[in-house]
Amino acid sequence: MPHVSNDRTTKRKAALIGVLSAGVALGTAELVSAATGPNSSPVTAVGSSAIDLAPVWLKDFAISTFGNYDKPVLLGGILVALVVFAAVAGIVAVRRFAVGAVMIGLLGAVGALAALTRPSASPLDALPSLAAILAGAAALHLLLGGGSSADSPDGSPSRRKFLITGTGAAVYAALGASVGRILQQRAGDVAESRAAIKLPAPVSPAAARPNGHSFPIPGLTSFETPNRDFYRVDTALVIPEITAEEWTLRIHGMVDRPVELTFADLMAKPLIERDITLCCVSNEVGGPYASTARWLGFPLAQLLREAGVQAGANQLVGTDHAGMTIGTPLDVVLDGRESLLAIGMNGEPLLPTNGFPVRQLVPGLFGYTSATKWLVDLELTTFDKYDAYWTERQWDPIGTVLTASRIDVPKPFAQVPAGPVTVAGVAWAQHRGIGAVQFRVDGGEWQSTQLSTEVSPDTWRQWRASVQLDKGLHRFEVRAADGRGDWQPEERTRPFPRGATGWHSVAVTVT
Ligand SMILES: Nc1nc2c(c(=O)[nH]1)N[C@H]1C(S)=C(S)[C@@H](COP(=O)(O)O)O[C@H]1N2
Ligand SMILES: [Mo]
Repeated sequence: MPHVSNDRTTKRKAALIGVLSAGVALGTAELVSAATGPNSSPVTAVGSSAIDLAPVWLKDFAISTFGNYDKPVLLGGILVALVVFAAVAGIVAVRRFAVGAVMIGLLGAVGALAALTRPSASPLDALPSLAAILAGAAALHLLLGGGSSADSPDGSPSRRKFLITGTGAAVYAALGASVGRILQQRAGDVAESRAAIKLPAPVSPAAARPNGHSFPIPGLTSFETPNRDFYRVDTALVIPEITAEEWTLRIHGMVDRPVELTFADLMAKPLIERDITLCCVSNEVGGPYASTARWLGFPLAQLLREAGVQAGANQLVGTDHAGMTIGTPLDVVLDGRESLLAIGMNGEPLLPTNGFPVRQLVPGLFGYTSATKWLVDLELTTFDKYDAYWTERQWDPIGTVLTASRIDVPKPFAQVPAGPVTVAGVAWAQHRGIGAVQFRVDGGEWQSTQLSTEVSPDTWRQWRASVQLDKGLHRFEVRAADGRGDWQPEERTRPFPRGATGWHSVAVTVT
């Protein structure tokens, strides 16, 4: 065999050895994480840290490009980077084992650092990464044929031996990773806990939805969002898992009487039920991150008053089960609107993705300043003393919902037959309510639309209109006024730092 080709084979094999060693390291890490918890897995920890460190433009891009797949895409990206780095480490290790081993060690060190700096970290969270370094270095040594005298002169192991150890490493890596991941998930416990909950009837049910609150138009967003379709936005790479039985809520800080509450305590309280629309500050104009549910919960303001809010407190900081924080302006919570500690949505316990077992909701504030999921701790404090997660990242600390409107029908670039064309959508301005929605065609005069009957100022409203159009390309635009008569501004802005503005538009072809 010519020397060049031999060299290339060796390189390829060395790269494979690097990747296999990294695989053994990862498999080991996932197995150990079964004992130390999902957040200590180096892959998860690095992913979570990447989410926390990512600049605003990158997060915006990920949310708008990948939507609910932003997290799988991130994990995929991390794995690809890992494979490339490990391949190089393998190639380097053939010539200088120590340097290759140090490279594997570096990967582990990054994992350990990420795990140790997570908000709810304990020193034990470094264990999976440390075990990974040892296992990875041992695998590298073994796969390179270390200690064996049967090696060929170029330092590569004999073919048969490599086939056996290599296959063994691959199998171990795959098994370790999958078994480890399965053991890490306590999803079974949470599902069981959730299934066992019998939600109590509210003492104050939601008002019956009036006739005309919803138009029967195909393709139009339904008034109530089915739970399976409720949007999801959060920083959690693994869903925080806490059963209702384990759950407690501590209310402390600037209060006269600190409170500690169990789930049973909460269920035994007189609960209320309300229709509330929730939306995300990261929603682009026309975007999908808004949903409406019938929530069951206890009035948050009442609970805080029972604890005795002290003068001077102006921020309510909620912490989730994983240590993530959301800061809510306290005056908004206490101004008479019906903020909730919610345990049910649309007649079911919260879904794990939407905050099981308990989340906060404040109608009129974007989710990032009000809707803490997996809530376990409420501290009364001041904005001067504490910056919550998104405030630290320069988002507006108040997070008042901006008036928004969207065209759902027709879909962008639809072909619609000539004749009367139905145009319809939804508009929201929680707590101020929607006062009017107008639309226009091809930049012409604004025309009024018919609004669905208002259910509550805290929920969205549907709108519809009908137009007669000539054949050809047409552009629809929509704008809404809130209950105070303030129209959405035309100027298009990005979501950062207080929500996107501008009119949604859709182009269609009339045939
Ligand atoms: N614990 C926790 N709560 C959270 C978040 C989060 O990242 N972690 N994201 C917030 C944001 S930005 C929004 S828009 C809403 C979304 O709630 P949903 O996923 O139930 O729709 O949850 C809020 N609550
Ligand atoms: Mo959000």
